Formats: sequence, C-alpha cells, structure tokens
Amino acid sequence: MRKSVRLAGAALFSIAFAGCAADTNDAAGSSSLDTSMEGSSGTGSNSISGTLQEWKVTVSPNMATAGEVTFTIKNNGTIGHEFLVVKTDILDGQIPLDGDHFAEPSPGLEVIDEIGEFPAGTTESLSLALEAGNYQLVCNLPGHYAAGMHTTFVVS
Ligand SMILES: [Cu+2]
Repeated sequence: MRKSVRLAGAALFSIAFAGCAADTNDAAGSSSLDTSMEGSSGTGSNSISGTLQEWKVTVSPNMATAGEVTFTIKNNGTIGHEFLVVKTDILDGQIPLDGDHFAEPSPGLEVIDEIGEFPAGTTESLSLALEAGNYQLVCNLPGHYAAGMHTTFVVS
C-alpha cells in the first residue's frame, strides 16, 4: 500500500514538474531548478527552501500564500529521507502513529503530495497547489516522524 502511494506521488510530481517547465520558454530548457522561477511571475514569494536530516525538517520561510508553492528540499542527512506535505490541524509532532509511522491516509490529515525517499546529499523539488490551512512537512519513513522529522507550515 505504501508502495502504491509512493508511485502515485512520483507520478504527480512528474506531472507538476512538467507543467512547471512548460511555463518557461523553450530556450530555458537547459536551466536548472534554481533559475526556473526567474522566468515566471507570481511564484517567487512561494518558493520554499528546506533541508532534511537526522532528525529534523527545516524550511524557510515556513509559510506561503494559497496557490502554487514550490518546495526545494535538500537531504542534508546521511541516509535516505522522504518529504511529505500533509494538510492537518493536528499539532506538530502529534499525528497518531500506527507502529513506527502514521498510516496514509489517516483520520484528520490529508497527504497532499510527497517527494519519495531520496538519497543523502541530493536535492529534489515539488510544486503543488496548496489551499489555505495548517500543514506539517514530515518524513514518514519508519521511526523518522517519532524521532523528530516534522515541522509546521501555514498557508494563508
Ligand atoms: Cu526521514
């Protein structure tokens, strides 16, 4: 079940990324993720940078306005991590666990999308449309949420 969720997330990511690339000129086809926002308007204030490591999630800024939000996340740890965008009013770190991780789906939360587990030392991006509300940005690999890999994010 988790495997299918991951695949769905990866597919959505690909679609979102392709859509993002289509917004820029063909001439920008070779540009990196870092420069992609230069060619478009309206997404600059919703560009979020962050890191994953053992055992925390850090993003800056930790808020955005409703609409398209782009997360650029580096795995600064020594092992693989994943990055989930979870819409929930549950307090930071308080999502009830089913064993060593929380179930997807779970009552009181919605996993909007995710970057599936990616290796230490690499950076991935995820663009998605977010509604106003309270979010947690988490890693839900076994034991990682309980160990501290979660932070709050607010969309207004
Ligand atoms: Cu992790």
